[in-house]
Amino acid sequence: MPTFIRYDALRFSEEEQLERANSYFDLCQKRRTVREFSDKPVSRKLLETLIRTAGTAPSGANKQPWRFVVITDAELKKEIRIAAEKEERESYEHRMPKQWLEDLAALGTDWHKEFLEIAPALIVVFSIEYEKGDGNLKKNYYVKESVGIAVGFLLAAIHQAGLVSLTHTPSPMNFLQKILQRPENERPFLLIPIGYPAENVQVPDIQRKTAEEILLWK
Ligand code: IYR
Repeated sequence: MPTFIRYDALRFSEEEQLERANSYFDLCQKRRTVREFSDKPVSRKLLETLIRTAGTAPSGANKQPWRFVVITDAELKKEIRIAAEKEERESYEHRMPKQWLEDLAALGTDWHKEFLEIAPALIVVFSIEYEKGDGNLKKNYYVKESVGIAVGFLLAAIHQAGLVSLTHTPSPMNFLQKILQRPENERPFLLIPIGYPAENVQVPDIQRKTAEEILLWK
């Protein structure tokens, strides 16, 4: 028999709801992905709270199939930069089709990933594909969806705390499993440099789709 407990959901007047929804929209609308970081450190206490927020996300069968590895060690960041740039160079120079490179042109990215050493912390998010039980393997459910939602919570929390981040996807990413010595049931999902923006940071002049473009009423 499942056990149920009372849940006191938040309640607001319609006026308060609109006010809160608008202010959260304004907050989220101000978020930008940043590729130029300051080396100013971020406290462990703050990083831990941000990760705990990510861990509040819903997940398939409540399996919470995520692991967050936070790297602040300079040597390890360097090792990750070297490995990421090796893959990224290969991707930009040989693997990515012309159309993809054209789509990235507006972002001004290339294979150089200085931010992996400059940012005070790197959060490597792993998805946990299955758990090892007594002798048997128990597969997790909707792992990509679950971890994707957790990362969404994380990015919003980072922004809310006045820090910036980059959702970086060096490809392929299996070098992270090796360097960080994670077991085979953990698969690298995203690499998120986090910190303060560099002074006079710039971001690409790109636009978000409007409500009319993303919303359909039926
Ligand atoms: N992984 C590469 C390329 C890249 C791909 C996409 I899709 C982006 O939105 C941005 C970059 C890189 O990180 O540079």
